[in-house]
Amino acid sequence: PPQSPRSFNAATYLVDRHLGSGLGDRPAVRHAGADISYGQLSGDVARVAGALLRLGMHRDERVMCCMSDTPELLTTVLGAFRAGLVAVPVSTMLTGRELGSILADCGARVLVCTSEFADACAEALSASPDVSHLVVVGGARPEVPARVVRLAWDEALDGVAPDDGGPAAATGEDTPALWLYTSGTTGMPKAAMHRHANIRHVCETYGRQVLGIRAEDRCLSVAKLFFAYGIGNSAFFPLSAGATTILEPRRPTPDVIAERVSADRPTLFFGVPTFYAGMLAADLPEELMSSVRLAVSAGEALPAPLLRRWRDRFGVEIIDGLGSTEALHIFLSNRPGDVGPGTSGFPVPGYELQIRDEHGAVRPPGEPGSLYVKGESIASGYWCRTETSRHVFQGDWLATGDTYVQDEEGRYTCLGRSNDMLKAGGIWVSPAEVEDRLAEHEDVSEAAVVGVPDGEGLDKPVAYVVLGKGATATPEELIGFCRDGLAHFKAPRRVVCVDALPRTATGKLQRFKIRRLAAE
Ligand code: 3SK
Repeated sequence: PPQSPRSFNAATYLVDRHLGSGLGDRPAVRHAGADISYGQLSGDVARVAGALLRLGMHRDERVMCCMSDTPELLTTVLGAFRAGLVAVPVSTMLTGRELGSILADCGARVLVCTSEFADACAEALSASPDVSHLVVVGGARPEVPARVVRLAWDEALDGVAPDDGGPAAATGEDTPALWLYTSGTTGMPKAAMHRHANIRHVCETYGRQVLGIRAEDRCLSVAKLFFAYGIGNSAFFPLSAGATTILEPRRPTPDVIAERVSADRPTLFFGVPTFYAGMLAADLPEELMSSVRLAVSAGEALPAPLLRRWRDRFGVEIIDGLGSTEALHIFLSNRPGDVGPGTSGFPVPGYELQIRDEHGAVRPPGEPGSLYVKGESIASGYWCRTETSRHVFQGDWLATGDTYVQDEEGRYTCLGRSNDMLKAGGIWVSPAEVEDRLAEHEDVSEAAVVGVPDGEGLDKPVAYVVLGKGATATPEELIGFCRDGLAHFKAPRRVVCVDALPRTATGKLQRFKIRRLAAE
């Protein structure tokens, strides 16, 4: 018979556990040229937990964070876990309007931001009546609605001692811990809800058994903490092993990352294909990555030529893997010393995979189909999206929305998406959302957005647009219009004006024809 969930708290597992095993003085976080030890981190997390409870938060309430990768973001997330609250780190690339719809959707009581995002967060506040406090890290003091109390980070923590919040909340394995917003599988952003136990599962599977992470490791991730990929790389894996996370708050350009690598000498490096291509294009010294024992790629499939060129230039192996926000991290991966260029490798221990046909029958090796995954870190569902949840979370199985094929050796290779969603730089882009924005332009009569491979074989959004009669808008103007109204990464890289879009007799858009057109 099913057992009742055992008690478990992810903050205790990630931080406090190490104090009892003699790692209290070891560096947990490297930031701005200084180390934060596990002992200090434990105290900081306890203080943030106490501060959130002092603001009047109750069990299972959400604290949304729109923050750069800083110790404050880490302690807010871990403090929420410790206090039995739900952490909702969100993308710092979104506009105030986009943040507002997420804020209203998750019903957060407290919003924490770093100063760069204070204005966007203040704008977002008008969309949600549930927020009681905005806490700002840094000097920004944005105008907020009268019903919201604005506090500086130091004010929120003022006078809170590590013991003030009491011991870690008596959470269980099934207690909600982390909501991560994703536009994957279907277009609208929705929160994949993760339990405390999911965090332990990804650490014990991919972290321990694929990365082989140990206390001496130092992790540097190009993907930020608000991504599922980033929070695993920069928080869960290093902290679960008593290792060190290197935090870089700035936008990750090749130069910024090169500076971080040179100064802080990571042993594990986590990137995405677009970034690896960017490093190859930049003028970086060959010996830059000499401290790195293993590099990881995810977000989108890593083309074999890119993998080879990067390995030849920097002398470090990249293991490519497939994960999803719904699965919390990587469940299919190449292995150190056993890389199949252009493939996603083998299932990660702790996960079961199936490739199914359109009727749900499992397909044998050699026959492509839809990829399904089962494992203990799969989200419990999407918050307030019953229909989509039923479609995506099918019993124990998660429908990934990817089309895959397995070879006779058991290796999996990605053949593309089963739906129209596309990824740009490893981040989901909903064609419908970009098309809706283009349709708001007075000169646009119809628009279709598809992913088109660039010179490196990596998909980028390209818009095919039919202009209205006598309209004069230029492609540059339409790209600018999208950048004004949407997060920049969603804007098409190219706009092609055409006389008509290909449609079926019943008017359905034929995206495959547009993709074919784009490839010519
Ligand atoms: O996109 C991926 O491959 C991925 C990997 C790890 C965690 C989350 C995601 C979306």
